Amino acid sequence: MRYFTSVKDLGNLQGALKEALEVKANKFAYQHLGKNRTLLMIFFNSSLRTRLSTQKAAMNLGMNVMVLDVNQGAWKLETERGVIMDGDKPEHLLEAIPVMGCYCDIIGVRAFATFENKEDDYSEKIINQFIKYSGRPVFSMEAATGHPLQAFADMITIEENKKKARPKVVLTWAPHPRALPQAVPNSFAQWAVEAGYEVVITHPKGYELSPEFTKGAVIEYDQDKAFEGADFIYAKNWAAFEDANYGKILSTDRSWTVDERKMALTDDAFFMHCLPVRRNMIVTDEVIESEKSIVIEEAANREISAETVLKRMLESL
Ligand code: AN0
Ligand code: CP
Repeated sequence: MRYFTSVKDLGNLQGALKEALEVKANKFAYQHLGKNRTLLMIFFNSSLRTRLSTQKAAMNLGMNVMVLDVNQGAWKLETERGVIMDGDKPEHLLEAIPVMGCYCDIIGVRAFATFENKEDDYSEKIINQFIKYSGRPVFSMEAATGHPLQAFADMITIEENKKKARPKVVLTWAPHPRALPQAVPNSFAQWAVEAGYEVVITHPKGYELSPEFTKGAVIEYDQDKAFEGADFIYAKNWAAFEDANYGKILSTDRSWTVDERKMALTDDAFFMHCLPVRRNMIVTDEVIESEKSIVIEEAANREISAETVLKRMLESL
């Protein structure tokens, strides 16, 4: 596997989930693959889980790891071609990318949607330039429209906890004070449909996601109705996708916060969130601390999704 930005890059999802469980059972069995290989992780945005779990996964595989925080200590990067660079950005991405490629074997990139231009975000302008100009295999550590390592970990977590062959999985929008990307809900919806689950998405009107990612899921505007009979509740905030309001906050209605009353409508559902999570905005203390909350397990599986992806990339070097 040379690139990993979408569920499609895995080929068969069931096969990849099986492989991930094998990796989990024997995390240090593939150390020979990473010997004398270097991973470079490039962050345009903050991270706790992605940074640590991906580094740990690479170390499990015997790799060396370098981390660059573009906004801390590196030259500020110009990303637009044709700009007269007389401002505050001394370096262009078009030199920086091939230079970074010289020092490593695999590149991971985190570059969130900026919400400045929907077309740039949804054409994945930044990560696609790494794919084009780095000369290296590239994987997403959350790009503008997707967070595939998170969705992969989420599917592993559901497979490990599900009690029915085809669980009802509900993605619910929840309020948040800042505008957040659609990457996590896009990927979660797409991967959950691909995994064959019954997928229901609930959100206030105006928060419709791109049908490119939600195809095969049912949209239910009544959150209580969506929760009925659910086996998994996956909470997440996102900003509006529709053209007129792209990147805007349309609601901070705390009646959408996931609480014990709503969880009682489900079929004893597990609670999931990718983290970081704002308590008592997205979910109450009681729900996230409950026995049905599997958010830590979910975060732990980020090591496994990253290791499975890196293993496949190392195998194809
Ligand atoms: C980011 C987001 O919503 O995409 C990262 C989540 C993994 N969250 C925040 O910026 C708070
Ligand atoms: N879930 C996730 O990607 O977390 P970080 O933003 O901390 O990496």
